[in-house]
Amino acid sequence: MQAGSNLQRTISTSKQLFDAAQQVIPGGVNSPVRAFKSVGGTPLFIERAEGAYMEDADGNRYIDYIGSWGPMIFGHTHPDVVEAVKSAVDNSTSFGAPTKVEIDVAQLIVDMVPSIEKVRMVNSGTEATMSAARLARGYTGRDKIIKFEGNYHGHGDFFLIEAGSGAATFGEPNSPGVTEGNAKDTLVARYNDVEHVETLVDSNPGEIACIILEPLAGNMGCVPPEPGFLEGLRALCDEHGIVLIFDEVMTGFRVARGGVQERFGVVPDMTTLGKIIGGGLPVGAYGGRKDIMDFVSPSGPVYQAGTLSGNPLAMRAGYAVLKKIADTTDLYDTLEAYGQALEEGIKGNLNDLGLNYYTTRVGSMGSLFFNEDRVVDFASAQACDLERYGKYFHAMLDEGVYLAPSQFEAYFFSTMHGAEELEQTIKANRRALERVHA
Ligand code: HOZ
Repeated sequence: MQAGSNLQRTISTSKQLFDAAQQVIPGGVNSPVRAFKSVGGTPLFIERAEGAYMEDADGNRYIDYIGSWGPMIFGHTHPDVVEAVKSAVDNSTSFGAPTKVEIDVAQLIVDMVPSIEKVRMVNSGTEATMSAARLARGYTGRDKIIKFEGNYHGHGDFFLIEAGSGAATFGEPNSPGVTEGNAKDTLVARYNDVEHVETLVDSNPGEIACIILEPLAGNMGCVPPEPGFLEGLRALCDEHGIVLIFDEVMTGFRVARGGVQERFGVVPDMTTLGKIIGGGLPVGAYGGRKDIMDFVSPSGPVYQAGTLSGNPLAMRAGYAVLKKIADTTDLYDTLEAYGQALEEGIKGNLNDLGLNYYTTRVGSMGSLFFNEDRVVDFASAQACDLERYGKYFHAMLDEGVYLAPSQFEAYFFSTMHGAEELEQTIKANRRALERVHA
């Protein structure tokens, strides 16, 4: 499957499907950012995907830079994953009882993620972060948590305060329906600002259970940690007995085998995972130090459970991906090489066109911010020209490239993105920037 310039494309089937969807699904989508609201236009209904490409219901093809928002590190419909799911399904889709493959997946995670000595599987990143925070509270006997502006940890009540991703996209970082009781235990810090976190810790002595963050933010666009930020948080947590939680749902196995904690050399007490570890099936996980994880039921008092947790299809798909990650020695070099070339190409275009927009990238995720200043926190991300991003997004679709329909999301690519896709993307980027600034 390949994509060419789609300048002449029609999307009449997507339009019909969106009309029908809006009759029976709130906003016509099952996750808000998919509705294209912040970029305008009609969301594309997807029919199929293969390797680096997606095809919509009208037969238009696009180079895919979402990769299901992260999981598709080896591209869509990788034969190992397809085979794993096909062979698992013959043995039933769910048992509600333990299976061997759960141990195999857990072992691969423990082997590869520095902070994880034990891990519990759940069904989504949201469940993972909610469970991790509850565990940190149970373990420390404290109520309050610190999170960061523009970080997104799923839609658990106490995380929907100054949240990124869809909450930021729709200008509602504080959702109605979150009670004051929940909000009062959530303290919000500025990303990349250790001193601000220190102030919050000092003014709530002995009350903070955990500090949770995206150690490389992906939900306000891709915003890397500044030097010293992660180290500063680690030291602060050690000093005050606070559980440090890295939300690596997006970054786990993406920016290195061991995620941000391996790449940046700072090890948290707990880690949340999702996306890649399910190979595109619904999965989340939380893990960490044994003494903390043994506080989870049934070995400890903190309750958490799930009928579909460790689901055999998801575990088989996840195992196929994790095993491939463990066995592919040049995986991160390959992704880095593509990322470097992509970033250079985009920067070259910006330079040629006399534009100073800010770009970020760590491994196979990154952002082009429509902001001439550095983007290091939520305020600088929000200062982007969102209207221009919307125009750029649609111009890229016309050029056959599918990006995230929001400035407050990252791009992701896979090992299936090669020389041809690179060349086409860089050309598309140039033409799209020209159109935005015509
Ligand atoms: N909030 C998700 C990305 N950060 C979007 C997920 C989706 O719409 O599929």
